[in-house]
Amino acid sequence: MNRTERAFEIACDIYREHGVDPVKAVETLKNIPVSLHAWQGDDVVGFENFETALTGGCQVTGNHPGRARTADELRDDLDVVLKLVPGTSRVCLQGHQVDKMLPGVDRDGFTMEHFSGWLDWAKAHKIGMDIAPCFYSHPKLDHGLSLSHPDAGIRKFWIDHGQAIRRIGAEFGKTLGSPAVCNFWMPDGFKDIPADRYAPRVRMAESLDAIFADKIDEKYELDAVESKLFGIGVESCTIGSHDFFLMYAARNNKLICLDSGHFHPTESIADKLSSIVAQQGRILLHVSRGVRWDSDHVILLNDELLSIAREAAVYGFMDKIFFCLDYFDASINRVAAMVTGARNMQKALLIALLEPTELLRKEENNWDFSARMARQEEIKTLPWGSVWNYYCETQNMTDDFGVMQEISAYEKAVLLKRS
Ligand code: RNT
Ligand code: ZN
Repeated sequence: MNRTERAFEIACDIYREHGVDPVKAVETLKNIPVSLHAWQGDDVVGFENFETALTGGCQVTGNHPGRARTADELRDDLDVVLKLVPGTSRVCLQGHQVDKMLPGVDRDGFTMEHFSGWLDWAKAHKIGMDIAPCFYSHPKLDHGLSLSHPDAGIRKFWIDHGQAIRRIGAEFGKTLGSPAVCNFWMPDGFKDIPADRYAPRVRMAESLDAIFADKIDEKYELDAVESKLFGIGVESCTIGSHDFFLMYAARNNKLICLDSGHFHPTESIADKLSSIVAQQGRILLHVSRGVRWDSDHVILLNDELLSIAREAAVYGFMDKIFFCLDYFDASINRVAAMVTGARNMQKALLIALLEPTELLRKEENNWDFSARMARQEEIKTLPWGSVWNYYCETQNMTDDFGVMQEISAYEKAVLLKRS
């Protein structure tokens, strides 16, 4: 028995005293799909043959060397990421992360031909793909409006883009054998106080109805809609607010996507999960970390992440919650950003799966809130780290110290040569 196994053995002893089986927790964790957001690798630039500034209220700051400039480079980076992230990974694309462009075809005419390299790559890796239409960084995002624009021609362009990406998602889903989650987030909004908030919202809902009019089997593709409090430059009114999209999702039986960086800074999405799953049945999470006004920092193992994972795990919501990471930091090695966030997501889920829920419930049911609090504090010192190391080792993954060695070697051999 090596040290990791011995430590795991002791951890099992301790957890079993709390009514928790770490072997089961590890088995469950292994099979929870986490969708890795490919856009951390290219700074949300995409691979179209025109370069536009990132618009739509998001910001990527930093210029660490090694941004993926092509889909091939991004896939190389993702190959490294997949070797360092235990568990079941998927990959999520933005609609402009095309494999290639075709002459005269814009986003409204994208087909699987634009993404064929991704399909081959995903097949080879036996992983599922997710995708999101891209309503920003394009001249047709006019005055900050896309699907809610007053001009029917502009709306039509974006409606066609949305439909195109849904069809591509369905093809991913069909070929790869698991539904592609297709997430709709639109940056539409106003910097300053609008005279009319109503009409754009009506137009937005109508455009979405047009996009979703084609029925696609959920075996292949699942639609989600993502709300936001505000983006940079659209501080006064965001058309796709939380109220807007929660209602839309409920009326149309879509997944609501909650991005943990899209709410008031003191508002946690953890409390929202049970409310939504209890009534809507399912949910998409964009797991992110907000810092002051920015919502896209690499996720750390902090209280917010722990409470999201906790709420997702303890009621057995795992097949009802779709996890996708969503952040972008260009001030550090992008592979490290992806790997660290993805491993933190897994760690948080593991800690949640190791929670002595039965004991906590018992104490709660006995109105013994002091004991419940004491136990919640005790959980923080339980040896989950030994279970984590064992989990990594049994999947032939390096431990936390080994990760940066691999990434630094890749940076030296590959990333620093990109200029
Ligand atoms: C933006 C949304 C959205 C984006 C991606 C890149 O605030 O969170 O999900 O992160 O479109
Ligand atoms: Zn998001």
